[in-house]
Amino acid sequence: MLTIYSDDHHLHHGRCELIDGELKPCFEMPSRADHVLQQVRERRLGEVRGPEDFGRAPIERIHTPDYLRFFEGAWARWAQLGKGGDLLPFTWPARTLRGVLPDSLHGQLGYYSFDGGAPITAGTWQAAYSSAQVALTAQAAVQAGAHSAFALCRPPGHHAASDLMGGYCYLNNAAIAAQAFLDQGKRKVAILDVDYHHGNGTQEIFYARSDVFFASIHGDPQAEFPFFLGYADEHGEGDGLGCNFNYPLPAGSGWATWRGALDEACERIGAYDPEVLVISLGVDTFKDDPISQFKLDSPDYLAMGERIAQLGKPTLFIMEGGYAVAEIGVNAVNVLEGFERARQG
Ligand code: FKS
Ligand code: ZN
Repeated sequence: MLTIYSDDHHLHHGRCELIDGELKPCFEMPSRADHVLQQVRERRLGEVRGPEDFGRAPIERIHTPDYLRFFEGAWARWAQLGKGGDLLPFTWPARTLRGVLPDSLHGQLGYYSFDGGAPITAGTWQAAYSSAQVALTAQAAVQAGAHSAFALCRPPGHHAASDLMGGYCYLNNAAIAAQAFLDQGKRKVAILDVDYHHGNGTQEIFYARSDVFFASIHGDPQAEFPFFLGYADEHGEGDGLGCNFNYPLPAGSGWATWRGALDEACERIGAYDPEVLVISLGVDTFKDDPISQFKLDSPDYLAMGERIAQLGKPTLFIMEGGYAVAEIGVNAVNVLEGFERARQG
């Protein structure tokens, strides 16, 4: 399987996040992607190539122009104010406040984010832009006929909505790639999100559309980030009614439970019968993940890849979360290897 990777992800390294009232080093750190790349190479998954530059147009198909303008320019405005620390929001237009767009940088940052977990640093725009190009380059390979490809994206994307950053995400790589398939002639795309967290951004982007089917298996939002989306009764709206399926699972869920949800999601996807499949591949479902509560073990990821391959669709894998840094590579490449193995029969 072809892997697309860019070193540009090193340009994004947030300093800290607020956990239990304390500032802790960001869990979403550059070494995550380095470990995945190392495993891809060690286990000879296949060729590793850098991204092509498809420009802003495919990103603008998903994110609003005002959001992109704000995100691209935010660091320069922060630096202009003489600041050098990470730019982090702390006030949001929640209920009872007005959704106005203030002039101030911090006001706008609150407007364009939904949590305090997506720091903007000097290199964040470039890293996120390159991450989207990594996704688009892998997408182009599948569009051109490859049975599968792996976009080793960092920063991740599935929490980013059309005009919101949050949860370590800025640009929604999976959504950008899915839209690119449609713009290049595909008529139906399915996205299966196996990250531990609900892909609220991806869901929002395609919620009223029938050309992109979205299924997500994740920690129950009653108890887990992002809390305010990802419930089982969210089935889409308008044209998109019946094209959104969430599988929230309780803390402590292991492979047997998870696998049951995967079977159900795969049956729904099979019935939808997409021309191509996009996997939001998070491996924070791992038993030793420091911020998650599922109990998957490394061999389970081989079985996950095998089950996905049984759908028999051209498949684009897009890296999302996973914070047990040393094991991220093993687990992510297990999914890809399991997929390859089952595909070859
Ligand atoms: C822990 C609080 C954690 C943020 C969690 C963000 C998860 C991000 C992710 C992605 F794939 F996007 F990276 N708050 N006490 O794993 O879903
Ligand atoms: Zn996650």
